[in-house]
Amino acid sequence: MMHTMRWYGPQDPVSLSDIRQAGCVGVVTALHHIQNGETWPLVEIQKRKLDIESSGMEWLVVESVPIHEAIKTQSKAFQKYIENYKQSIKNLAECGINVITYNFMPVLDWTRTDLSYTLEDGSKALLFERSAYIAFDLYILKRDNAELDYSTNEIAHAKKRFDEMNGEERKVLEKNIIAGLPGSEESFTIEQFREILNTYRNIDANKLRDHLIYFLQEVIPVAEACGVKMVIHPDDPPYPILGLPRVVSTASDLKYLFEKVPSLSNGLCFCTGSFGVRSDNFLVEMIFQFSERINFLHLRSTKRNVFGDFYEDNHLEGDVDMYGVVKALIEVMNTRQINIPMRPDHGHQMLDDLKKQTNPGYSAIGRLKGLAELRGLEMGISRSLINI
Ligand code: DNO
Repeated sequence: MMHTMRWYGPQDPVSLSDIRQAGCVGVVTALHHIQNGETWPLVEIQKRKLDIESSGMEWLVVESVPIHEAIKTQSKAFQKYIENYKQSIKNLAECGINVITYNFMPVLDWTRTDLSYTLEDGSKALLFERSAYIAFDLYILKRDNAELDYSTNEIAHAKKRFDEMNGEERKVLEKNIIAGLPGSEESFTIEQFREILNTYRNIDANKLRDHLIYFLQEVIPVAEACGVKMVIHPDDPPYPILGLPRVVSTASDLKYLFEKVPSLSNGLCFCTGSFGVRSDNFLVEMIFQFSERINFLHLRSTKRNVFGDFYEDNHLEGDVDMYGVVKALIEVMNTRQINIPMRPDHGHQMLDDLKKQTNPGYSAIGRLKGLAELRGLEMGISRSLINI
């Protein structure tokens, strides 16, 4: 695999030099300062690329060129945003950057309820706690008919959870869910959030899926013509939330997308942490099923419980069989004769980073630990396969 880390650009407290010292050959980044929907200008791409190259690494993957909400809802000037997107693909290709990540989650990108959940060893992890999430939906957002989405038991737990929170805790929960986690290109106040939820009143999963297919039918021929792989990131968590549909959560969702738009430029960012939250996603099988489509990897593991909560575990622990996953990926890379870029996705806030201001999930030391473990696992498996 090609080892990389995500870098949020010059503002990132983790520097290019830190990333290089962690053992990376490249970074994954985006022009976060360009407004969502605008075309990425050639000069800006070139400038960022030079910054990265001057640190001795390469810009291997774009994460992400975000999809404007108008494209997801097919409203207002959506066709113009699609044209802008095509131009961004062409501009990136012209600079030699040919893997582009995106997601098609309505309104929100990834979602957690707690960004500093303390683990037994004192490090901090990201957590999605179902009761807290339901408490937000019912008692903070007060979404119409939200109670229809939950069982009586779940509502009782959420009510208890909410009653036990103080004002500050309620504010933090609200912020965690709607103010935008690192990499989400959108941020909302509760009033804006209520308004934007309304734009999905008439959009169910089928409609959203149609809009995604339409988008792909438009942009994939452009990507293919300029040698770019578009890689879709799965929904995180991989199911509908807050009444919003989600259509990239399971193997059958993926199968549909690839059948409808068969070009190999229609690819996948295989995120073990997102898919792994569902016990009915069998990751190793999915790797073989979509082996030709996987052009970028997010490797991390989550640990779920029976209540629907999950937290981000150590990279080699939790519910993801990381040994099986890496072994399958090595076989796929050998068959395809390629080296796929990977990044250790997220990491615990630990050691010295506990005293620092960090981007949740993206502190240096936790990711360094994850990367080191994954590199060791990869080398062990590769060497043992060669020796057979
Ligand atoms: C979270 C990330 C996501 C991802 C986007 C891809 O840490 O995995 O924000 O970058 O969903 O578009």
